[in-house]
Amino acid sequence: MNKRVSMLFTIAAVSVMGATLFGSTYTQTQIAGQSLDINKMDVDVIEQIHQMGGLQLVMPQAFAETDCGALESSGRTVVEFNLTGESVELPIMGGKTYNAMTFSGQVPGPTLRVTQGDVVKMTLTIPDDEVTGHGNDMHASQMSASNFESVNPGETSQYCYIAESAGIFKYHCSGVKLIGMDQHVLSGMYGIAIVDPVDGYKKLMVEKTKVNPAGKVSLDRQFYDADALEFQLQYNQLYLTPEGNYDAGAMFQHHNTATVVNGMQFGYVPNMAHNLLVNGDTKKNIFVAQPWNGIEHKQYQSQLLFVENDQHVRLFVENHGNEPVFFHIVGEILDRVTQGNRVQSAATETWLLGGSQGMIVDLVFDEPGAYAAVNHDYAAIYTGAATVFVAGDPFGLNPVLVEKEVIPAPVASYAYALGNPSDAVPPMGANSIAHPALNIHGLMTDEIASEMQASGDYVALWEVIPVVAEILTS
Ligand SMILES: [Cu+2]
Repeated sequence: MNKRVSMLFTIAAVSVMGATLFGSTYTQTQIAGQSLDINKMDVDVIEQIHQMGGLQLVMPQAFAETDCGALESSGRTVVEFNLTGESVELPIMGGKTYNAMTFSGQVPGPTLRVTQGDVVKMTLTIPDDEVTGHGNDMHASQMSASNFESVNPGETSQYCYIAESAGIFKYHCSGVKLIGMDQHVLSGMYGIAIVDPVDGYKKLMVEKTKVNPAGKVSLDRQFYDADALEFQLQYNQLYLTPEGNYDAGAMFQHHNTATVVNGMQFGYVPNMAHNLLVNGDTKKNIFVAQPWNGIEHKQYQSQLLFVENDQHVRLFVENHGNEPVFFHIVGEILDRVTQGNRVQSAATETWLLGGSQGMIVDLVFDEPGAYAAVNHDYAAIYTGAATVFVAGDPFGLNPVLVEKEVIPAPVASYAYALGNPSDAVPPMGANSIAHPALNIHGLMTDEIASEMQASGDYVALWEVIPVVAEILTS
């Protein structure tokens, strides 16, 4: 194990310290000169909103045309985006479950990918047996909030809009006329829309230096084609009671129970296959926090994100949560940060995302190694916001894998042997490099995981790992 890897694998060693961070508290704040007990605020405020009949927004029709008929015949490409609103029970770290609210049975909801200028036809269906109504607010749209109104169980609602601005945009449940929006979003009803620029992504420039024989150092700009290997990382928090229900009191005090990336704490760290490959034993963890280790976890088993060295990688990052994300990749520099369709920074160490803010990070992993993408808030790292990328072949596994015939020839990333986790990979766009393989991973119901397996398009790691382990140990 090289120095960088061993250093990384000690980062989570202090993760248990995270629990002590929840001890601090504040009990009151000042609003308009009046003392307010924040501990009572959630109950009172929500009850008052209920009695008022909800925070229904009353706005004049001063916004964009949302008539699907007119937009569908406008000559633009129409992309249908169909979601259902479903309350389901999903696992959390530590062997428990929580009462999740989801779009289409998964957290985050499905990613919509369109091209700037396309018409999005958004349809939300709430099944008959769903316990509550839901709404949908897409930040990629520009129209009256009245379009996001609640859809009752057994009903379907629809709106259309033109995705005029390129970038990454959040979508989320708007609750029942905004009542309970916090509960619905923080219980899992969020996702992203990626709106690709109509003229495509730009090629990436990475600034390096070189030295000539006379010892003079000069700039050596490296250019990479616009096509990139892409991932999506969505940050949020969970605020839960011990029984796994939403805890509004904890939310008002910003006392989160967990920090999640794509719905899970530590969802992208090593698993038993990586233990075997690196340590020769499925039970010898190579990372201290491996809460989703073991094939019995099936689609929830943790998985690493594999990339090649010297490859253009594009990350779509969104902060759905109540707390800031200080996005940083340990051991790397963010070569380019784009928000909307405008470059905000280049060669930067960390980029700050406030609530409901997204960005596109372009970068190249320079040398073989393991690199943890974190929210560089220690409370967030230790409660789940550590996502490990593995670039190239840092463990020197190619000779073993070839000799044992797991792979026919040396590979540029371990994705060729194990695939990349399906939930971290967005749908393909015009400038996407296809992943070698995708494995079934994510905070989704067993029904969805079964459908993915039946499709034959995905690798079921819980079946593949025992086979690989058998080959490696024979
Ligand atoms: Cu909802």
